[in-house]
Amino acid sequence: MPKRINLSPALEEKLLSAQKVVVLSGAGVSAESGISTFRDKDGLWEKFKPEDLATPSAFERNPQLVWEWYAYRRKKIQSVKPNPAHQAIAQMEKFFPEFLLVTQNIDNLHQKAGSKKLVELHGNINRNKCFACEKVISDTKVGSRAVPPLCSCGGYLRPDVVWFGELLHESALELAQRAALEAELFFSVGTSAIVYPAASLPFLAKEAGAFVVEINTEETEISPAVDELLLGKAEEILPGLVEFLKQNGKK
Ligand code: BJW
Ligand code: ZN
Repeated sequence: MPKRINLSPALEEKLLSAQKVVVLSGAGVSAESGISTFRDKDGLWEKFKPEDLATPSAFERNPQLVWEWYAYRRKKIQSVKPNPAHQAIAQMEKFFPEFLLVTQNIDNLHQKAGSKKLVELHGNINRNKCFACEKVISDTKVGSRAVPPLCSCGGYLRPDVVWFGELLHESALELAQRAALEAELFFSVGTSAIVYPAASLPFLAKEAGAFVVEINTEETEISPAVDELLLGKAEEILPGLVEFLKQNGKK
């Protein structure tokens, strides 16, 4: 049975009346599944510097190191399962006529949990892309033994994720921004909200009139600006929200 959570009357009213809902998710949503976050104690950036691994210049400097770091993370990601936070978000899309999950996560766990209405802002680790010709390969099979493996054009393959200093896919960002501008209810879940442009979405939603809710185990950059801060674990709070929707007659 999901844990009962204390919601403000304002949030309860929004949950029952909202037609347009957006969820922005970050690494904290996958923490319970065993995937390290980036900036927490024990997060990935504690052990590795982003500028050594998650930038195009890092890949140019040492493509083997970057490829192997992602190969290690890919293996871990492929071995884990979605948790109750992913499952609750997948259920949420059924309660609202217009719903969009905007994820910064590259781990595919939202899709595994059944989310359909989603946009990936930072790509997906289960795809590769050529560093030279930018051809996308929709799985992780590689026909080359080289490390990194080679594209048919001779360029190096890399994971199809967005590194620091790279532009997000224009269509993905536009979809997310439009949904944030139109949202009546916006959730920011398990993200430190410091990486832009994703971190601008809660502000965009707020300025356009949405009721903004943050779910996080600690306060973040956006906490002072949100309408409601639910401090705690996403995997406990989100199933509680879904339970509230069910109990109150939302389908
Ligand atoms: C829980 C929990 C539980 C834990 N329940 N909660 C100066 C120089 C160069 C660039 C910039 C610059 N200043 C700004 C920029 C732009 C830059 C940026 O924002 N940098 C900031 C760090 C300042 N952004 C970019 O470069 C982006 N591109 C861009 O802007 O293009 C235009 C441009 C180009 C050039 C120059 C300037 C502009 C691209 C950003 C790409 C981000 N990529 C990564 C790596 C993806 C691949 C990979 O995985 O390796 O995306 S970085 C990493 O951070 C990853 C994440 O998606 C992203 C966000 O992290 P997230 O999800 O918030 O995780 P954490 O760990 O930070 O937070 C977890 C949270 O969960 C915590 O708050 C916990 O408390 C919480 N939590 N357990 C609930 N159970
Ligand atoms: Zn190529």
